[in-house]
Amino acid sequence: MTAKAGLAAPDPEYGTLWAVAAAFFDYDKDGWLDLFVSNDNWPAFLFHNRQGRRFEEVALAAGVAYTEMGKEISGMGADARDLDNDGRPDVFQTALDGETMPLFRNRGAMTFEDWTGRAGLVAPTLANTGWSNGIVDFNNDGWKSSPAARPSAASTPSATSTTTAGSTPW
Ligand SMILES: [Ca+2]
Ligand SMILES: [Ca+2]
Ligand SMILES: [Ca+2]
Repeated sequence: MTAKAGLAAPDPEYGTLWAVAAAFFDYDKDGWLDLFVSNDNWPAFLFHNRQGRRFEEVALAAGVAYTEMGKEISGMGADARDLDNDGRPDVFQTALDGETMPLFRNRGAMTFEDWTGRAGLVAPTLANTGWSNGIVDFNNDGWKSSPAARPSAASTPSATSTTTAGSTPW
């Protein structure tokens, strides 16, 4: 099934990669689940589901391949859910320290914009390494947060809140 869907062959430009995390979500709301893939030290991939026939890699055109600084990250985790409650699922990735953990806001028309800076996430994520993450509304207030697991066993889990309950979500 993987090969039939067009996901097995090495990328013609990038070759074989170390994909670390993935998240299925319907970013263009066409009823077909698409696939975001976070790669280690390489641009992220976004596979657009072409109505169940095959997947097409569209990360660069969609604006999720690189950070707004034009850098790839060592992607360690990824989740895709609607963080600002506008009805469109967004993407949040974790990365190694020295890199930001990009938050890509889905602005519709099959494109995203990097909201890491506007969400106040540059400083708190630059200094930390995050592995697995998930976007969950822990306290049932209608706003989701994205805690990330940290690699050191001595560390306590970090809770990087990407939403607030105010009138301006980020
Ligand atoms: Ca879709
Ligand atoms: Ca959203
Ligand atoms: Ca909440």
